[in-house]
Amino acid sequence: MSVVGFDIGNENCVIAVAKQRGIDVLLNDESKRENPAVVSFGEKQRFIGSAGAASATMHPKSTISQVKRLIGRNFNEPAVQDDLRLLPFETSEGPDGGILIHLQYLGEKQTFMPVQILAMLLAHLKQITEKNLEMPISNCVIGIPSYFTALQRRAYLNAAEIAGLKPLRLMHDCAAIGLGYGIYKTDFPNRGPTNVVFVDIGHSDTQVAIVSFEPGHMKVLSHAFDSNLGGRDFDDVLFRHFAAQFKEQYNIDVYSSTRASIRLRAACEKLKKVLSANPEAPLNIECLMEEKDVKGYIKRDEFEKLASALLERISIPCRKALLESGLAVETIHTVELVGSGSRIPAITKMVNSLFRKEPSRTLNASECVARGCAVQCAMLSPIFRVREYEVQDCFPFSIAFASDQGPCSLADGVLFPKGNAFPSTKMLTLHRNDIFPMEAFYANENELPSGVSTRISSFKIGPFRVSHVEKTKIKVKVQLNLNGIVTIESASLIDDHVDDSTVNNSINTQSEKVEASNQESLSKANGSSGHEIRRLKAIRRQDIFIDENAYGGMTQGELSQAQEKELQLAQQDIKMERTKEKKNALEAYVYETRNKLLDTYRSFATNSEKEGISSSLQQTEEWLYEDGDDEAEYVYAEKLEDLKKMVDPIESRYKDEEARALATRNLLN
Ligand code: ATP
Ligand code: K
Ligand code: MG
Repeated sequence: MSVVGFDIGNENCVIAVAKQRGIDVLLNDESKRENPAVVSFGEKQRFIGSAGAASATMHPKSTISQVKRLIGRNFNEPAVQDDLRLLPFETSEGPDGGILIHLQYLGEKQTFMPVQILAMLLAHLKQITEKNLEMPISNCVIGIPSYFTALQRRAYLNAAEIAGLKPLRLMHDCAAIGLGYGIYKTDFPNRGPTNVVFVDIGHSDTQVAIVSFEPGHMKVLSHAFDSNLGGRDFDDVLFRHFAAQFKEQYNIDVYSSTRASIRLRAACEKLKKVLSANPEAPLNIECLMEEKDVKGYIKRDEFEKLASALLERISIPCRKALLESGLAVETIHTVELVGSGSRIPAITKMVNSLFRKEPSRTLNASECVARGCAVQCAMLSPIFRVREYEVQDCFPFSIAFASDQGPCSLADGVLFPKGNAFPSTKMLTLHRNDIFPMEAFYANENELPSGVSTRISSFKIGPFRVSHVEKTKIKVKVQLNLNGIVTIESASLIDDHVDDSTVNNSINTQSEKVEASNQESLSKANGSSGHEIRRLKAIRRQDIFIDENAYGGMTQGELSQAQEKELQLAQQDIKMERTKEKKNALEAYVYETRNKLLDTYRSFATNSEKEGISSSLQQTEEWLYEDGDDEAEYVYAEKLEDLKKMVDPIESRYKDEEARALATRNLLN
């Protein structure tokens, strides 16, 4: 059984596994610890992760990046539209209001939902993990932003299912970071709780959480975020600066060319990283557009001025998290900066002045989410022993319930107020005598990222039959589960109507007939059989059917279709990988045989054999570079067989001679 944590970043994905010794971050085929969150459809196969990033420039229109931004979101959200404008692939609105991605692959137009692309990424990470661990895996914990809605959380679960993974939990990134930080830490000052602020700045978002640590226990006090603010916004500041400069200097409009825009943006990201370590940095791009080479230069001071509004924006969730934690800034023990986007020195300065404390970087900025998820997976896994540690997370949005008769509780139906610890179960009592609808929703639009729908799920409770006309008590058990998704876990009809007859009600249920205790003792005391005189208090508990209709997302049918499609695509990839292997094997055989003819086979082949083979090798080599560059697997296999037929007799003569020589040697010794 596997114990794996995944951090799916908007730019980079990280895999951590728990081993007996501790947590390891896995290397991919290119020995990298970060896997670009890129799925690129090539001519005949998909390239994902590092290979995807490498294929991106060749296939810009069929390369999908930033899918985390699109998952579980509606096409018409303004923030989504802003993102889509910058992405080179084609999209449209799906029938459920979601996003559809269109691209050309294997000679036809193909359409994918973002959840399918995420599944491809997850399947790729799964593959890397399985290769590393040399065993199949499925159990895992996946990090998610705290601001994800139920729609996004469900999309992650769907993607995991398509990829053949079984998430034991989706975990808020900052809770995972806190867990990885707290569980092994023994040097907390021992008086009372130690309060730590985690600021995670990624590629496209900023998350802040304040966590209070005590021995054996961590409690998330508050979550705050800006879902539209990360490293890429700093790239954009540089991009716009240089686009304007190049317009003036070289008279080129970078905005008018997708390719030039992509290249300038990539160069600006590099420039930004250089500025994190150097006071100034040059920018050179050859042949950016209209065959012009461009040159630029910027000082860190100037960059910081250009980015001052962004720095100001980072302070907003920081302040908010502090406010909502109820803590005074003096009681903050440590501020930990994580996420690679936080490597900009000006961010450190800003955070420093805000919390009046030099921020620490004791955690691995790019790996701490995955590591924390792996620890959580180990804790949830029955096979792994982890020290006792309690993680108490809180939910960042208020969740309310309403029925046909309005809000289901006081306070406008809010059942889980913002900051509620979870997982958490609550009981609602309603009075009904017929099937009724309920609705779960986020109670406060302002708590959510802007433009995001407040709808969660609608439910039908029933049908059920009651024995009398007065309204019957219905108990509805509501759960905010480990994944931060709210559902109605069960509903039951509680009939405590006092029944004068001793005959059971006609409703066919697993009803418990409970004798009212005083009646029972009375009848016992009388020693009578008591049937005629006993009054029974009938408390019937009957489970009621719940029909849940989650807002948006995949239907069961779509899910199976997506699984089927993923299987096909994976098979095609495997086929192409095998073809590549066969082609490489043929090529290797050509070189190897050529060398052997000059060396080991030299005295075992006649001149005419040598000539024949050499010319076939020559022909094969030329064919490989021309007509045979892109052929089916069996064609390479056949060519290899043909060559082997010519070479094998020589090979066996050589082997016979070797064996003879060995036998002679043994005889002599
Ligand atoms: P998200 O958390 O938003 O989903 P992510 O987890 O993939 O994204 P990270 O890998 O934490 O994001 O950070 C990526 C960002 O960090 C990119 O914008 C990248 O340009 C930026 N970055 C990486 N190294 C540096 C550096 N040395 N200086 C400044 N920024 C950097
Ligand atoms: K990451
Ligand atoms: Mg991240």
